[in-house]
Amino acid sequence: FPHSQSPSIAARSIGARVPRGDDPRLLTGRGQYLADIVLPGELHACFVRSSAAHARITRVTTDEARALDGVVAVWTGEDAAKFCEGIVGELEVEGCFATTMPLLARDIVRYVGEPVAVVVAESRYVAEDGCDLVDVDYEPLEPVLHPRSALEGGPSANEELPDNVALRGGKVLGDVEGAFNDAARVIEATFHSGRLSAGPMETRGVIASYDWTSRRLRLWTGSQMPHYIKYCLTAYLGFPENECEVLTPDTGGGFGQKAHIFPEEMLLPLLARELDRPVKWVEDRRENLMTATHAHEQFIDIAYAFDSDARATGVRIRATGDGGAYHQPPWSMGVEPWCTAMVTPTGVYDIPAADLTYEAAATNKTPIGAYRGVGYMAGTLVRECLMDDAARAFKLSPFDIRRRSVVREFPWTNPQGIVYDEGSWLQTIDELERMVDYPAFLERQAALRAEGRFIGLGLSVFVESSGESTAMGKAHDLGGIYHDTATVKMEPNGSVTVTIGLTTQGQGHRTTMAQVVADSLGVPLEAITVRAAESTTYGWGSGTVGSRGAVIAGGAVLRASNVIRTKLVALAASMLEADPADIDLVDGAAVVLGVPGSSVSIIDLATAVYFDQSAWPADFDPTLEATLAYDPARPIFSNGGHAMIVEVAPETGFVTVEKVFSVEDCGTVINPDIVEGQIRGGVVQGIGAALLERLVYDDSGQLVTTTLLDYHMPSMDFSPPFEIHHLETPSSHTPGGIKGMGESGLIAAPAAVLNAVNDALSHTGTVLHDIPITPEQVLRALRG
Ligand code: MCN
Ligand code: SMO
Repeated sequence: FPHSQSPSIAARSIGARVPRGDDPRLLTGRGQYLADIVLPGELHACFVRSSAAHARITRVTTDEARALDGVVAVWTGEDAAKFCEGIVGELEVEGCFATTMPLLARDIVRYVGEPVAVVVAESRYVAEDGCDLVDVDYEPLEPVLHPRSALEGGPSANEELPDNVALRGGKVLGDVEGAFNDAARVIEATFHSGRLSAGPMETRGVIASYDWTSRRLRLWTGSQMPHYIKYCLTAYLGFPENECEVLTPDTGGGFGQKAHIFPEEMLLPLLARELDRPVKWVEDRRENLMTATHAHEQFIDIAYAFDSDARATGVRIRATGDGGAYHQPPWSMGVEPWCTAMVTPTGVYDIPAADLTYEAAATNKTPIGAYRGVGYMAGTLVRECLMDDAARAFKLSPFDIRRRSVVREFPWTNPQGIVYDEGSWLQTIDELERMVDYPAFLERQAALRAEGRFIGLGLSVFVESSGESTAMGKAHDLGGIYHDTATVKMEPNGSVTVTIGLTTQGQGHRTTMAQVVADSLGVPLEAITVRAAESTTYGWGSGTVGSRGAVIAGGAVLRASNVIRTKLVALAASMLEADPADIDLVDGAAVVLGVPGSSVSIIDLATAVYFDQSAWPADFDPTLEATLAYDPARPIFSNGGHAMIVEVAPETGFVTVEKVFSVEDCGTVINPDIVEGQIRGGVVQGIGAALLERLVYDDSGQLVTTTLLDYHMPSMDFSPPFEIHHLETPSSHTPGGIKGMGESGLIAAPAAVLNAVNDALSHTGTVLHDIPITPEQVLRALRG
């Protein structure tokens, strides 16, 4: 079937709570993560990193390090620059200015942790000792640390960017001025969303191995975008594309942080080639918190105009990103504010007029990159918290204020002209109200308040662009082409190997993609093996980002398996003397509909394709392997929401999440257990963002949160009980009606937490607008 058509799949395996096939292997320690891979003769790399936020490098002394027994090489910025000037980064949107990130800093360092030199040695111990012996002299320059003052001029954080402007743009759509002039009420606020680390359990790492006899480069990395990495290796460094292979071993989480090209990934192949030995680097936790992309930090001004019926009529937003020192390709310093301003301000609300401004400033901090819910998390925070501010102003419940403005009829076109084909936006609000039993909550809240206990309810609803595609990018004026291939191959005994262009970091794609194929080919799950882009030698993938796996890989897998299906059906029709239109593949057999007993097993069919020419229909091609791509023709949006109940401790200011209620609508659900796991994980990350996590820089630009003692990530002790409800509004145009959801938990959770805390504190008259909500903030509010 062509791209745009959606085949109907008779749901059998799809929708079932199939246990994740990877789990026994991973949970019994049989996984092979990057650090588990040991190559014969491998060397170990370790990085000397800048101790200054902004400084001129006056001298790098490497003699002592080079002389250390076991050290094989020491490279500085000059050595790296012989091969590559740096990685050029920008966002493909209007108003973005590019930067070049050197592989190792030369002349100037621009953030604490920036790589300055690399030491390669026979062991990691020696490499670390070698790093201690490298002496770097710095002449301090003034660090630029606040994005909004950086944009007003003054010292520059990165000389490539005049006035520190990395990105500046926006749009005015509809009669914004009219909406604000005629407003019965304007609700406005300024929010700060703190600097976060995606903090994957497994840190980054790279192994490079080069064979000069064949010019063959093999690079292991836990990347979410191995095909993009391969492209960069050939484009920047000239490794021959056909001899370049990027391999992704088991990966312990990525969450967007591993969806970039990093200098370390470019340096190790050069080192392996020049030293003629494999080279390995495994990042430690301190390096990860300090130098792997940071995320989500923004200052945002937002205002809504409301008419006298409390309907939102216009929105103004100015989102300012604290970009760090360089664009980290492909996502850049600007991806957060751009996405917040251009994609999130209307949400589920029918707001006809919008004034959207985005800007990103260069600062002397770690580069900003993608982290689950890019731009969406902060955008949903400001939109949904402002809705609750409005609810208090209009004395309406959080459910009622949202119902005044929610879009009720589809297709709906937003102010940017983007069409939303379908959604359960109103039902989500209604369902959450029912789940929390709002009247009962209000009674309990009043009763507890009388005892001096403060509980609050917070609501947050969202739309999520999912299934990142070329069409989705275009709809939002973002360049870029996104498509993936899948290969489906059936063996002579009827078992199936599926190769997708996506890598997997813990989402469970091997299970869900097997479910998709099981239904299409009528074979049992046990007969299906899924390879998730373990090597770039197979297929093409644009990356496991933008909640696109289920839609894009699912679509490609369905298209490819449909080729195999058509062939099996043709053969079965010939063998059973039936019309192909009457054949179905189900429970391991091809059956003739309406003729009981007339069937042939899939195993016999597959065997006949390979070995029994006499069974073939005329002009039969015995290939049981197909590779097809998928890229949806139109944008796809999923939706949902969370309601949370929190309790604020008046003595300590500490916030506890009592319960989370979630509604998710990602169209056809392939595997409810996996989708619920994604929601739980994402929401707990959102609780971390709202209450605990904050990367802190001091006034000299030193990062002071460089261990997990200082940077507090939530673990099981912060995981509250969940009640999850699924709504299913299938997409009208994706294969199977599938929509994505992998980021939704984190997108909407922080807003729900902040709203719940503000509800708990409503008697104090204080309204908080910054996350994380620290105990100090809460105590200050409680003490007036
Ligand atoms: N799914 C499903 N039915 C649907 C939609 C999704 O069963 N209708 C399943 C999918 O098959 C997949 C999972 O849910 O197993 C998430 O699917 P999807 O929403 O398509 O997201 P992606 O597969 O593209 O995964 C990427 C997404 C992103 S962008 C981030 S960031 C994130 C996330 O996934 N990083 C993660 N979840 C993560 N989960 C883990 N464990 N580790 C990460 O690094
Ligand atoms: S931040 Mo997810 O990798 O789009």
